Amino acid sequence: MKKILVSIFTVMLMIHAYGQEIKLTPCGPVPTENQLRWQDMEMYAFIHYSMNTYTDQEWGFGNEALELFNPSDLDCRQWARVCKLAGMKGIIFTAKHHCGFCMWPSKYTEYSVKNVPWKQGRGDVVRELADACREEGMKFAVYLSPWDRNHKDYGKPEYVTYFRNQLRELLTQYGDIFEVWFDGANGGDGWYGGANETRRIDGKTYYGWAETFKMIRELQPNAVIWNDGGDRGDLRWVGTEAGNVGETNWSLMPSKGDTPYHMLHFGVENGDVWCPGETNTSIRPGWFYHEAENEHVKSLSKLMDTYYKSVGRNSTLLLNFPIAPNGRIHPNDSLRGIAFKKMIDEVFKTDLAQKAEIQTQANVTTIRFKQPIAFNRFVVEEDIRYGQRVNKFALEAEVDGKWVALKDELVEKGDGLTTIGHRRIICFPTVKATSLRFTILDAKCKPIIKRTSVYLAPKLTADIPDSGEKRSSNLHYFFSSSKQMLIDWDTEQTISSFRYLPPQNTKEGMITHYTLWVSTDWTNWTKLATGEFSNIVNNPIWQTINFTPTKAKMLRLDADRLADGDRMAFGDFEVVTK
Ligand code: FUL
Repeated sequence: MKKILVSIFTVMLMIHAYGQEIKLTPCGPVPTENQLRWQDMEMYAFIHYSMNTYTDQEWGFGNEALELFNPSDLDCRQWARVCKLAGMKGIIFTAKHHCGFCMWPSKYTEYSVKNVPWKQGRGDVVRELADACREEGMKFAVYLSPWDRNHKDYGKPEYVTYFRNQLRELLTQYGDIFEVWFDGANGGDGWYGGANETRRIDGKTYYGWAETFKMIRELQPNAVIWNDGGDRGDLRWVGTEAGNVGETNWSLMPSKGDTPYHMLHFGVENGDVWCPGETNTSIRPGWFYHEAENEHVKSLSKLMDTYYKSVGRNSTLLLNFPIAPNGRIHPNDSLRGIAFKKMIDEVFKTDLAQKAEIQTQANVTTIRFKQPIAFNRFVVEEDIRYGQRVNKFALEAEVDGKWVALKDELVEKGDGLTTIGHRRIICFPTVKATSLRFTILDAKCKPIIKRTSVYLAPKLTADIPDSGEKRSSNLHYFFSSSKQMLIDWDTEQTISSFRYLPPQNTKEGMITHYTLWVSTDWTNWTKLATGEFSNIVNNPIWQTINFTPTKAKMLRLDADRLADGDRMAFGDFEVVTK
């Protein structure tokens, strides 16, 4: 009986891939359930917020005055909503950064929110954020810095007990934690309870990671561990904070030994453990908020480049949003994050392969379109449950009866068509072709491909006007799509009219019909006005929409109809605030 069951099971595990029946046995190391669940999250946010926010630093020394922590308008719901609208599936929060200041009232230290002016010491940022994430349907996770420049025992065995006690608080008091993040920056000078000295530790041995990992597995069995120190965690750093992983990216690593940059960045083809890369980067130059960086929030094209070089290269994207001193995500970051998600949706809206004829023979898949069509993105995925298999592939398009090779335009050397994994996105200049051919040239075992898709991404910088700031009215705006503009004031305003100056020398992009919406929380939108700009084409003068004075933090203008073209345009605009 047992034998029969086993063979039925084996038959069920056969699938038809590339025209051949193949048995689904693992090919080398495979991901755990936790790693699979994590990889499917694709994008999640980092939030950096600590004493540094009030001292304009990236790393605190450990003696920053507790009085500094007194945000006027701390709103974790705003963080969660903005991150969700930016396409993030969860948030990893700096519960403790290197300065040692705890964003929750830990019972093991006085250096925490329990001794600050904010909420008279009765606040708990970790709790507020964990709750906000849950309410928004997002996952929550913690960053706990092993290096602690405040603690007097840092460097001694006592500190490791302190560190584990803190971790236990975080893992037991705040519900499910999807990831535990241990930064690798370690040892050096610090305040250390007043000693003001330099302390060096051996990151591989000092923390006793094996025991800490055991505790995490017990307390949060579904969490993945990111560890840049000694023992291998479930995930790896990709060797840079610039926002890219190698175009060749194996989710494998050697279980032991050092991991130099090239291993972190490209993975190791014959590694003996599954250890996928997580690409971490900030939406601004720094991890913490600095007013001087307000105009240096990454552009939409930079963020898309980051997306292609992370999610599009078999990695996840951990994108950081810093919190401003008032306790909120700055409008420049929120609007850019939201525009980023809208752009991803726009690029991947229509899979052109859906209406094509797809044929697979041996290791060659041909996608034939009904007529020549334009495209510039190819998406391919392996079923990584059975391991990462494909080493090298080719892409060709049939243009005017001739096959031309396509190369990944985001790599400098070669054609860049190496490794697939969870998802690989290849970007190339737009071609107009009748067919696309995808050929697997080299694989460790029989390839198991679960998706091949084709897209036409709209042109970016030329078509989408940039964001900006109207200093006089403290207004930040962003064109979040071709027919929508978002305005964020961050603080509540009473607004009474919107004024629009159409483009002066062309009908293209001129708005003839509009709807205006207001919100105070990014989630609930109230319609303010809808209508027509009469005679705007013949007489393109300022148009004014008056309405009953209304409270708003955000305003959205939908261009319902344009006189010509398919992207809205402005000569200028204004919002009259009371
Ligand atoms: C680094 C830290 O030193 C930075 O401050 C930041 O937290 C970043 C995510 O990791 O190594």
